[in-house]
Amino acid sequence: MVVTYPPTSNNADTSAQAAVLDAADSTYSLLYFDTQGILNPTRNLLVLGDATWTQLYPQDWENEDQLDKKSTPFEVMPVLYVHAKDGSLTIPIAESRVIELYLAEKLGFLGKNSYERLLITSFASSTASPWDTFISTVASIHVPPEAKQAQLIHFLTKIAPQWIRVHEEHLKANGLNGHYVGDTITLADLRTAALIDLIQKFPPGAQLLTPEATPALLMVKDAVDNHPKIVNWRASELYKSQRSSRAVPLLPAASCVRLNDRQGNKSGGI
Ligand SMILES: N[C@@H](CCC(=O)N[C@@H](CS)C(=O)NCC(=O)O)C(=O)O
Repeated sequence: MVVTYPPTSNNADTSAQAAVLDAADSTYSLLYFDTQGILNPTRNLLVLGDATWTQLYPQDWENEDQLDKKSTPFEVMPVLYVHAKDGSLTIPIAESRVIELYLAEKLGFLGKNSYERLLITSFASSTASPWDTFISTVASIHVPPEAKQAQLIHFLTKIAPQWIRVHEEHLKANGLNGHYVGDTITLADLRTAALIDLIQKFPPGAQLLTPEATPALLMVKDAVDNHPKIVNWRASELYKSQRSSRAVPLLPAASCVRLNDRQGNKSGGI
C-alpha cells in the first residue's frame, strides 16, 4: 500500500498542515535519486531562497519489497518533505511541478503580483513541454534504443528550434536583460536554464544556441549560472556528488548527506 494523505472528509481540520506549508521557518528534505535531472530548478530554488534543506536518497529503490516506493504517494520521486520547525509535523509534497510551484511561490520566485505570476507560470509551462517530450522519448527506459536516435533528431531539429525561436522573442521583448519578467530570476528563468543545459549536452543542440542567434536565451543561462548562490551551490560537495543522469556510473556520496532509513523515509528523514 502506498503512503496516503490523511483524510480531509467530514470537514477535517487541515489548518495545522497548511500552517506548516506556509511557515517561514519550515525546513525541507528532498527525496530523489543522486542525479540532477528534473530537480535542477527545484534545488536551485532551495539554494536561491536560502532554504534549510537536506537531500535524501532512497535506500534501495529497486528492492523487491518496494518499501521505498511505497513510502511515497505515487510510487515515484521526487517527494519534498516540509517539516515544522519544532519537528512536530511533516507534510509530503509529491509531483515535481507542484514542488517547484510551492517553493517558487513561498520563496519569492513568482513575480510581484498576479499578472507577473501568470506570465512566469506560462513561460515555465511552455518550457516544460519540450522537456517532457525529451524525458518521455529520448530519456525513457521504455523506448527501445533503436527508436531513440530518431526521437533525438526530432527533438533537436523540430522541438528545440521552435522553443528557442519563440522564447528568444519573448526575452527580447522584456528588454534583453536576462529575465522573462522584471529584472530578477524567477521560476521561468530557472526552467529555461535547465532546458538550455539539456539542449547543449548534444553538439547539434549546442550549435542552436549562439551569442549571435540567441543572445537573450544565453543571457538567462548566464544570469543563473553566475548567480553567487548558484556558484556556491555548484562548488558544494553535495552538488558535485550528483550525476547528470542515472546512466552515469555512481559517484562517491557526499559526506553531508544523511541517507534515508526505512522508518525515516516515511517522514522525510526526521
Ligand atoms: N509526474 C511525476 C513523475 C515522477 C517520475 O517519473 N519519477 C521518476 C524519476 S524522474 C521515478 O521515480 N522513477 C522510478 C520508478 O518509477 O520506479 C513528477 O513529475 O514528479
